[in-house]
Amino acid sequence: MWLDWKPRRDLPAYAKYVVGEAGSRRATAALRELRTGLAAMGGEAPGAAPPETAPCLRLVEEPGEEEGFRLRRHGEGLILSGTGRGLVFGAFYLLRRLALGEDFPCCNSSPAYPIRMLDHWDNADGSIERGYSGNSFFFREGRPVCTERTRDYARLLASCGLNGCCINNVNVRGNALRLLTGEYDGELREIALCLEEYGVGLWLSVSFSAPMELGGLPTADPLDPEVKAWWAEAAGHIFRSVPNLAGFLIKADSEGRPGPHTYGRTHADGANMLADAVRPWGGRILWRCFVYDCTQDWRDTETDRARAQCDTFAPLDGQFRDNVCLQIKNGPVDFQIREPVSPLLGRLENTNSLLEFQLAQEYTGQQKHVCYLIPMFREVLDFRLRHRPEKDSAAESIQAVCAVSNTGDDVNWTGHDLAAANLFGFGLLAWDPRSDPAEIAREWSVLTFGRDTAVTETVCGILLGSRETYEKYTVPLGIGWMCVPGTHYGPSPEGYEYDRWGTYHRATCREIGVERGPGGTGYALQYHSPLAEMYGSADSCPEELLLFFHRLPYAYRMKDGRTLLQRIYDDHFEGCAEAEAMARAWNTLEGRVPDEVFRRVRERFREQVRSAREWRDVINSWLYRLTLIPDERGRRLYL
Ligand code: GCV
Repeated sequence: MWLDWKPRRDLPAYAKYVVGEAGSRRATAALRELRTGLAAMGGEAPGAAPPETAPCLRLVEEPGEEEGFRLRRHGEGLILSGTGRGLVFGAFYLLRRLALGEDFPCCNSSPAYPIRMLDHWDNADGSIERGYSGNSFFFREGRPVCTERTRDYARLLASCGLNGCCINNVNVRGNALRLLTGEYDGELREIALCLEEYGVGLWLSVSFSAPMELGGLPTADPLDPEVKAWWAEAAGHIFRSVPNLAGFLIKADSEGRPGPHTYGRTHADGANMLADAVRPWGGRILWRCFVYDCTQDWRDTETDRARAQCDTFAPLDGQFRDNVCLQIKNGPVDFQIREPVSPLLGRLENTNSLLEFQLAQEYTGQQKHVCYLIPMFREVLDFRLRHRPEKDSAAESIQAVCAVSNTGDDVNWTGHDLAAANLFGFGLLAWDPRSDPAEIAREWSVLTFGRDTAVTETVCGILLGSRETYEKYTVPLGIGWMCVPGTHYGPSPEGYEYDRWGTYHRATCREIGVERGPGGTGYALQYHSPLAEMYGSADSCPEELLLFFHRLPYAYRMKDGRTLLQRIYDDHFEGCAEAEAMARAWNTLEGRVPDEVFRRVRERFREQVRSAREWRDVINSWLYRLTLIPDERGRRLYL
């Protein structure tokens, strides 16, 4: 990963000595990272005792910020922070700047959000739900495990500014249900301490019906006194036994998971009951809003899954405890390649919210296709929700941020070597949502592959165009959901069309798309003005989301004069050609990046190109058969 620091001939003189008081475990970790990092870059380990006049690098813990740090130059270089945690972040930041060839960046830096975390969908048996990079390194054969990789993982997170992780799947199954029983306290404590050294807090997903599953109670009703007492006791036990536990993450009333609706209670009732149980320990509750009807009848055209989260949670604004944070996916449906920003983010004036992204590329190529997601994340963070006159961007409306992790026990951590840029980029954006995705790509490439300009340019070229390329050859214009049901990989245009999941495009031989304007399901009206009007009309709707919001005839004229259908055909041809060009660009790097990386990525590109052609041909021929309208440019459309 990017922590493989490369030798640098012109390392500044101050880097020869590193001085610091190892006040805490974290300060010690910061010192160790600096020493090993500088040794790798400079070729020899820095000394700890500089001669009197020699410049040095000094780490100082002095009262101040909790996680932020200051870099100062007064002859010597200073990294200052109020805590060891800040020193860890500062040490990694300086190492990154040095690895980029810089000298000493004097700066003040502090994170935008107090919670910046990764969610793992790791199961206790070691498998990972939607995992595309091997098995879990947190669980093996039913038990949590702490290994050398746990420590490296903590280093990775801290090195890009992240400070938390939830180690188990929100779908809490099997032995993961038993994490609260005390049976695994030893292992959990070990993991927690290992993460803590690098300032990374531990979170656990818990099951809402744990009082029944574990406690043998007849109910999990959040207002039942016995249920409350059970949770208070369970929280007390786990918080006492596992230091550095930050709180619980809960998926309730979602995709078959138990939740407060079973008892006629609201999500506020459920979340607040848990919030009260963890409050004595300073704990927090992250409560997911991914709630919708997953037993829909495709003939029902009234129910619109996109509406569900706002309909459920907006009326509850202001009813949640201050240690509850509502966790909201970036779009209203489910991590598609293009979705509008969730309107719920603009409907919570008096409730803490956390924006959830997905690094695991469930619908965006599953870490077999290169799809650099950071420009999309930045777009979401920049999106103005218009719920107040200023400071109304998503980034300014949330209190925390998380992403579903793309890591596993594969040798390269992320399956596709280039997918590591997503993990790195998410960390940087979580620290500073104004970070530039192009600059992040450059930084990641230089840290990972060194300062070879040809490599940096090629890698950045590939990364920066990859999202649009993927979108074009799969599901352009916000259509979404034409993937194979279950696996979510590869094309199946009608795979979800007559299913129960509420994910329909409703294509006929005449029209395609779901009408979500005022004359349709009214989803567009969940946005504040002027967004509601903009999305509500096909004329003003941004074209990239046209078929998310509107049902239109194939002959509909796009702004450039092409018909809607022709635009879809063209996008598939173009996207596929772009994927082929990316693969060719990668091939020019043979001999310039490590051989094994070159070969691994070349293999991934082979699969990406194969799959892109399949997407192009399956979608285009399906539309051709449906409409009998040929490509205006006479290309072959049918398989
Ligand atoms: C963890 C999607 C995925 C599920 C996932 C769910 C969620 O539906 O396909 O695998 O479950 O989202 O975010 O809870």
